[in-house]
Amino acid sequence: MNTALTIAGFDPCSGAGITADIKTFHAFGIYGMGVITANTVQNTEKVFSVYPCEAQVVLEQVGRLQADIPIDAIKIGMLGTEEMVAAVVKGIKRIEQPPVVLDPVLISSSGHRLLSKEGQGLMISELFPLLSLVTPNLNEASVLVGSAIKTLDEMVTAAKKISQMGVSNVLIKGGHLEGKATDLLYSSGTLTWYKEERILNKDTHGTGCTLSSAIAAGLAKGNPLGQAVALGKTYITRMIKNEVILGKGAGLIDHLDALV
Ligand code: PXL
Repeated sequence: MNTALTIAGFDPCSGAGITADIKTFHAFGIYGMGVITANTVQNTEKVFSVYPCEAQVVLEQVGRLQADIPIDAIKIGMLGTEEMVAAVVKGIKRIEQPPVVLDPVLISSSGHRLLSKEGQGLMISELFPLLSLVTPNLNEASVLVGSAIKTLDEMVTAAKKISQMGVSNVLIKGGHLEGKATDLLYSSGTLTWYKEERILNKDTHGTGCTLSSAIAAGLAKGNPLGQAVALGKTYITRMIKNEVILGKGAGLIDHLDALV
């Protein structure tokens, strides 16, 4: 059986974070494992507070897992602190070359910082070079390149700039632009657009986490990157369409609603 490991924060609603990732791996028929970087207090309305886990525990957990179980792909989500970025870099360097997908979680939709400024610097300098793919949304891509992204052309420029920071494959999620839900993959110099109809509902809590996990699951199965992104995009679109009416805020999606 193929396996995937998520290294991410915990969201008690389980729409985002590590439990969402593991549900997604399961939906793709992948055995999911998890290492928790931070505990959050949140519901579908907002993030109230964040409690970082011990970086040393994360390093030990990754080490003990990789010594025991083959890991076919890694998804990295919320890291929180500079110490956590350093521990994850050290931990994954010990694992023999599985594909690594990073969802660069910087700020929650409700405006809570989920990675410190120092952590962001270390993420770019030390973690980016180890990645197979980074998947910023428009807001995260804007923070990374230092200017607002409002058009498809600006998505192209940003993807190239992020790639120059040391990661060869960049997926910018354009879901917050008007028109079709359009994502851009910039991979080794080639641009590929992924377009899906825009679904007008508010049930998008955790869609970023879920898409990056779905892509990691596709890579764990041996799909080439472009195909793994296409499968992930189809999966997440179906999840948003089949919304779960739970919670008073950005509602949840049912990760196991349509087993892939
Ligand atoms: O969607 C970003 C994200 C990722 N991981 C955790 C989160 C959030 C946003 O709130 O809480 C644990």
